[in-house]
Amino acid sequence: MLVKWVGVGDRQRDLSCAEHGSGGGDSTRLTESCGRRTFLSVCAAAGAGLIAGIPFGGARPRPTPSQLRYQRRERALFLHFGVNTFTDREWGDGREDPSIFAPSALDAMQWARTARDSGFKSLVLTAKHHDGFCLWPTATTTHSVAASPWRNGRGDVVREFVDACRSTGLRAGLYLSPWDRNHPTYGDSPRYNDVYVAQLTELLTNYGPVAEVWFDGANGEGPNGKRQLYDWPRIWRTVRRLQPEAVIFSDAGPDVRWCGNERGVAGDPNWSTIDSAAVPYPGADGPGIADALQHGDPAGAVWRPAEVDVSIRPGWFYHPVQDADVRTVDDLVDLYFTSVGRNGKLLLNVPPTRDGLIHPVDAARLAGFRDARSRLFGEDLTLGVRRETAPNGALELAMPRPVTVALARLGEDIEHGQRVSRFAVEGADASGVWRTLATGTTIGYARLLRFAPASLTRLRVRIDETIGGPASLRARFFAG
Ligand code: FUL
Repeated sequence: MLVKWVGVGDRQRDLSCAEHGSGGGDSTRLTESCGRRTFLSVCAAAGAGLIAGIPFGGARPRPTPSQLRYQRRERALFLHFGVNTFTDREWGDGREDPSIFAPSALDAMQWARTARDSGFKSLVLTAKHHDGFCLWPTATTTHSVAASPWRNGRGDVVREFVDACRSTGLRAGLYLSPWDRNHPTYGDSPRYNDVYVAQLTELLTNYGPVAEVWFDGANGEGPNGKRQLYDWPRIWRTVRRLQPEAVIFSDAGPDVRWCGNERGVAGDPNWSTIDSAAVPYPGADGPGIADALQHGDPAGAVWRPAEVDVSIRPGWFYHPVQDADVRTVDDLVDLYFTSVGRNGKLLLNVPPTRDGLIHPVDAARLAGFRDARSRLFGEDLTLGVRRETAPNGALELAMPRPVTVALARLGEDIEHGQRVSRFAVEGADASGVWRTLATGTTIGYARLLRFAPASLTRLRVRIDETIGGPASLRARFFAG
């Protein structure tokens, strides 16, 4: 399968004190014998500046209400569906006969119920993939469902999809591939830009509220292929004008950025802030871009959280031969930790079959994923336990009795920006001996941590380094 970033790794950028020239470090670490009072006074000192907050002047960038809602929804399903489903390909060449599009039992309600019942809050459908075949009856081309035998040429997958989302209380998102291997104007830049904006206008005018618009940066034209200069400012203006509440996803945002790989792994660290010049347009390649997408930038002036798009199968489209290669529940849980658990949003692709249904194996894995999440995160062992908060946002909790803890969910109050760049989670047993359970870099919206189970009476989250002032932290602990 061809992908945008062949060979992009999980390059780790170590946000160490040395790199930023700050004075934090071991000298300020709490020792094993540090008790609650010492904890609070050390943390108070930290808040006053002893542990260096990396000085980026001015207020921290903050999410817009749409970005905040988008991130709080945490999990979305991606539906890759189109002519490739019937040709067994990943990238169609645009010469597919529309008559091959003939799902025998398409049921968008089955997609939506499967998503809702497994705890997903929104869905994104490929209204048009690179092959140019439109899943709605567009006026911009004859290469669409209108020329297919499905529903006697009177069908509209986008309509059935948005209606199903709405009747199940889910948000609908649409993917409209800029790269179009069918449309005759593609490569004649001004003419294709008009076509593309007309397609976008149809989708964003005729189908009610759209929560996310997905712009893919992929282009496989190669050195001798067609050259299309997209009018991104116009495209983004069109979305803003027609759907002001929608978030716009692309490598270059402007609202949500790609995480830089299709393996389901957000960066560590992962900042929701970025330098807006780091990725100039969707599909841009070059030094530093993969790194910027993976990690964001603590000094970045814009808020642009990372979306982690990954497929439940090896391909993005359905291929019968991959029925035995659907990710296991354990794999899905791992993805949850490397996406949502690293301050990202999970966009998990579950491609409908040639029948037009989510395959029973995929549906069963989604249900197993939901059950595993409720098993892991169903009971917060620290619910109702009083939290001592230090001025820099660090927390300490004294449990009424020993509890076995193996999992933590931390989160910053991102409404006010993202600040923590280094932290540790520590616990003390009944004899009062403190030990480190986990350490990490960024927290952001959520940080999920697994560690060896330990029976503990006190728990604390130590903040070793922040950027732009004290953080506001939430922490929950689970048996795992
Ligand atoms: C890539 C595309 O080329 C794949 O086919 C898929 O749509 C994926 C989500 O993005 O860039």
